Amino acid sequence: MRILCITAIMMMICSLSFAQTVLEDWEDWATWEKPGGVFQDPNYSGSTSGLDLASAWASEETIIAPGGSTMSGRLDLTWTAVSNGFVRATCYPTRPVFDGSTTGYLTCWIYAGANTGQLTYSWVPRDGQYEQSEIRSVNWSGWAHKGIDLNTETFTGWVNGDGTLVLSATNDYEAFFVYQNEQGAVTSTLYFDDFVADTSLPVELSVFASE
Ligand SMILES: [Ca+2]
Ligand SMILES: [Ca+2]
Repeated sequence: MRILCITAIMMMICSLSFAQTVLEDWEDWATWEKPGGVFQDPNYSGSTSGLDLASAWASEETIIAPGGSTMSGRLDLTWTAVSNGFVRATCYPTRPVFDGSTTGYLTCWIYAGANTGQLTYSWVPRDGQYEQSEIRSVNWSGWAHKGIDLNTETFTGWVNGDGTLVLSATNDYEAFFVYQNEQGAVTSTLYFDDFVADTSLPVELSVFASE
């Protein structure tokens, strides 16, 4: 009986872990930042504005999210003006696919580093159309586990979007949008880790102190 119980518990744990779809863990430089990979250079998109060409993604091995990963993605954004910069950190043309009908949440560890106090950001999943989430402030420091509920989020259509995200087995992910608000010509640094389609929002939403 004890062995049966242990087996049942192990199966439950396995089924739970498989319900989560990893969209990007930033562990392998070769697959997440190059043409045909996942996240493109921040200047790749023609929609991006107000950034110095030195702005780029980098592989980060020191500041990594809690939970045992070995690398995160560091996004260095050098603004060229005082405000109104915009970054479409896009997955174009290869967007990670997730089953929004069985997951329903997007979660990501995001570390607020240098000069991020005046930034805002949003999440952009797709149902074939580009649907942008509410815009939120980067009002923490250090690591925070952030997420949105795709069933209750208020979306705004971007490009061909209609403001409604239809959840299905073929949802995919377009980009993180980052906005600069009255910050000056500085370099802002954000770090991302363990971006997943999940079955729940993070239990732990508290802010972790910087290193
Ligand atoms: Ca990682
Ligand atoms: Ca739609």
